[in-house]
Amino acid sequence: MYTLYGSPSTAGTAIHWMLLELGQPFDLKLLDFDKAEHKSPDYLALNPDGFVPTLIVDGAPVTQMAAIAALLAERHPEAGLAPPPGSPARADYLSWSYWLANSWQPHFRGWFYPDEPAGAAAQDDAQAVARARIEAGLERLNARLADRDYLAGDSFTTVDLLTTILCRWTRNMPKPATEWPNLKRYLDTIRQRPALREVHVREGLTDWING
Ligand SMILES: N[C@@H](CCC(=O)N[C@@H](CS)C(=O)NCC(=O)O)C(=O)O
Repeated sequence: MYTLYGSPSTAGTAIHWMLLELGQPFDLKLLDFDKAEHKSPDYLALNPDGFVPTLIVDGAPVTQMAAIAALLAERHPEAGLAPPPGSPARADYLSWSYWLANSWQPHFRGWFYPDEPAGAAAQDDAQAVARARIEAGLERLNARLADRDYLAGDSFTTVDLLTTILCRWTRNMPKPATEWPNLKRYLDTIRQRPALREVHVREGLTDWING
């Protein structure tokens, strides 16, 4: 059985959702950020960054949201949440996976933790840069979705799961993802997925899921 360390409405939500998509049993340990439980020595031994999520797989910790999602897809191929190696959609799947994790997701840390890049005095500038880069990413996703329903191949995969979670994080930004028409159509479809609706209930999240 898996053990997931997470916290509501965070990157942990992506893996919580993924486990529900897979129908796998898991033990959920929600960390209280206000009590800095994610910076405790015991948790830092699992995740040296002190971030969520961490998934315990066969007794060993696995970190990084995108890596955990890809690993779970690989361990449960019957769910079809990743194109198999050698399949036509595999290259797109890998490119979008790495783009999301390496190129786009870091700007969300710039938005939500704006003192990190250059200290508190520079946080307004850091947030302005993060906003511009997040919006450039939304533009790119919107263009990709002009004539397709999913980012890689013709079915829902972990890149759609990660994209949805990151788009959710824009909901209180000046220009949220749903203002891009192709993205809105895509998100409206994905927001009907029972497992995404269930994770909102389980984490007590009431906004965004209904548009
Ligand atoms: N690259 C990491 C980033 C994870 C991350 O930034 N998690 C945030 C919550 S969404 C966190 O743990 N924040 C607590 C902190 O920075 O102290 C991943 O993908 O797992």
